[in-house]
Parts: sequence; structure tokens; C-alpha cells
Amino acid sequence: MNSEKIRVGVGAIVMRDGLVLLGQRIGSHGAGTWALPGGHLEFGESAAACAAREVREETGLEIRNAVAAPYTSDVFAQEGKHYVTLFVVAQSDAGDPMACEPGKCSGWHWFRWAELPHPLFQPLATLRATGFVPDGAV
Ligand code: 8DG
Ligand code: MG
Repeated sequence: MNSEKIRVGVGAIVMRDGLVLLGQRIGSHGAGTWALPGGHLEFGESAAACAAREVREETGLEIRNAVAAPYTSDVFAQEGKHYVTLFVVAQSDAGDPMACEPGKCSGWHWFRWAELPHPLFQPLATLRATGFVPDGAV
């Protein structure tokens, strides 16, 4: 494994009617795994603002009530990457999520937290393994 810098990602736990929005990653590390919308935290940006921006860019949805959730620290040994992921829980009230970046995500689907699909993107798997359950999850 090389020794790049540690990077900070934000994972947006977007809730509607108690369900959580996930998409299958394409083309970068974690390809084929189910992940939250999210991306890199930009310089000077809050985690909540990053979550709102990434959700808008990737799904076209607007979120509200973004609140901080736990973080995870994940080493992707094969790819030589190390991410700290700041999770944010937020609500989406309306609209169908769109695959705005079709080269990166094959489409968005709503899941019960208790019945998440496999395999999960590593940071989300780590979060779930802590026993964390988002408020309002069914
Ligand atoms: P950006 O460079 O446009 O900001 O990011 P992106 O194009 O949206 O890349 P991404 O692969 O979706 O996300 C960037 C990194 O964020 C990703 O390589 C790994 C990290 N990341 C985590 N946890 C999570 C997560 O739960 N969901 C998403 N989408 N990315 C995450 O560490
Ligand atoms: Mg992204």
C-alpha cells in the first residue's frame, strides 16, 4: 500500500418515509458496492453543506434537516486509500432521484436500514457494524 494523504469524505444518509437512498458505484474504488450519495469535503465546507451539494449533484434531490452522524475511518488496502467519512443524516421530501452521474452510479433506490443490499461500500459497512441506526429509520 502506498501512503497517500488521508482524505475526508461525506456520506449523506438521505431518508424518506424511513427509507435510505443508496446507489451502486461504478468505475472507481468500491465499484459494484452500494453506497450513499457523497463525495469529498471541500476546503472550508461544512459536512452538512457538502452533503447537500453532493446529493444535489448526484441525485437532483434537495435535503433538509441535515444533522451530524458518526464518522468512520476506512483503509482501502488494495487501492492504497484511507478515508475518514463524516456521515450526515437528512430528509428528502419529494422528487424522484436521478442518476445525474451515470458513469459513477447506476441508479438510486430506497432501502430499509435493516435490509441494506450487499455488498456495501466499506465506510457504510463500517458504520452499520457499529450498530448505528439513523433516527426515523424503519
Ligand atoms: P468529488 O471528487 O466530486 O468531491 O467526489 P465524487 O466524485 O462524488 O467521488 P465519490 O467517489 O462519490 O466520493 C469521494 C470519496 O468520498 C470516495 O472516493 C470515498 C469517500 N467516501 C467515503 N465514504 C463515502 C460514502 O459513504 N459515500 C460516498 N459517495 N463517498 C464516500 O469515504
Ligand atoms: Mg460521489
